[in-house]
Amino acid sequence: MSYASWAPPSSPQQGVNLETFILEGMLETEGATGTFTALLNQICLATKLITSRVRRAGLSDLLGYTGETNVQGEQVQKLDIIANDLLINTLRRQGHCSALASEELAEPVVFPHASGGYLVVTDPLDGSSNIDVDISIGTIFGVLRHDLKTGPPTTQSFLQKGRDLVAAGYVIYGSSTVLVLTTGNGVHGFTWDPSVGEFFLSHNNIRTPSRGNTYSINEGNTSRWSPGVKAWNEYIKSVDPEKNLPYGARYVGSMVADAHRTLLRGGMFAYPADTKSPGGKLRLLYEANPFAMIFEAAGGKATNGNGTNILDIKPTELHMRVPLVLGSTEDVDTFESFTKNE
Ligand code: P6P
Repeated sequence: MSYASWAPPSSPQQGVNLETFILEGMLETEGATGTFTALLNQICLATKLITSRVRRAGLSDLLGYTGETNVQGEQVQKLDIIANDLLINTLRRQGHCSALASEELAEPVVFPHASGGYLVVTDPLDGSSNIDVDISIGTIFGVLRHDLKTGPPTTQSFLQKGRDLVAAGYVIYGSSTVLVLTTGNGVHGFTWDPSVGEFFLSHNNIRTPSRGNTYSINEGNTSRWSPGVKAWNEYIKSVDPEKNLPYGARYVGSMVADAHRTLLRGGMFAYPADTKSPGGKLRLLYEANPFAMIFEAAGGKATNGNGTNILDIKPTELHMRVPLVLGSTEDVDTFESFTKNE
């Protein structure tokens, strides 16, 4: 087969690295200040440092558990702590971030000398139970505003709706390392080039298809689901060629991996409430909200399965959990047609 017809893409944005993309305002960030731009680049620096640890964890005794349990009651992996500390130590500098709330910490870390009115929420290493078996994991982050004239940030300062996020993103440490970022107007992906030590634009203006052909949910929880989720699960596996059913099942058990696939290809991912996790398992501030902002900016959707948009949910506490269904608008609507009135 001849490849004469194929030539390397020559787009004006080819070879644009992440820092340039942000500095040149290609993120279409209204009212972006130098502080905001510098903060995004700081977050990206932290993810570069995390990438370097994740990629060689098996060679530097960074695999396995620390023996401790975090505020979530989960066993802490060594890389959880390393990722958390890298984000704190990076964001502590330059004064752009006033405080950071992390899945790994009971309370936020406040940076008292900061002059930048921004807060960062993060799951430093999501899916970390998969680290030792080399399955994709990721870092999730969101940026909120804080008016320092009202005083230093407190836990209450973080309890803002997802609608108030000014930026959201994640890094997936998969077959390649990809950072996906939005400030609400477009979603863009940047692939890590280890030979250069930079993220380069690889997915310009990601759009989620209005419908996909895969569903992603932990079917091991079937006996714990509500009747509506059970009915949806039977529907999505039924045979109906006219409706392009059944869908294919895909479940990695790492939210960043399942959500990234869904963002690019469509379909849906759900972690609904069940008898074991009556409020859902995933955390609102630093898992559901950043992804909800990303999916909405890419033309997708994220709700709690009962008709409430994730971005409209008012947090009541820092580590609040929510039921979550996200993905293609049509697929999320199909899920909710079975669950909305429960
Ligand atoms: P389960 C990982 O621990 C995580 O928080 C998400 O990344 C993932 O989607 C979910 O939990 C998996 O949970 O109960 O299916 O193992």
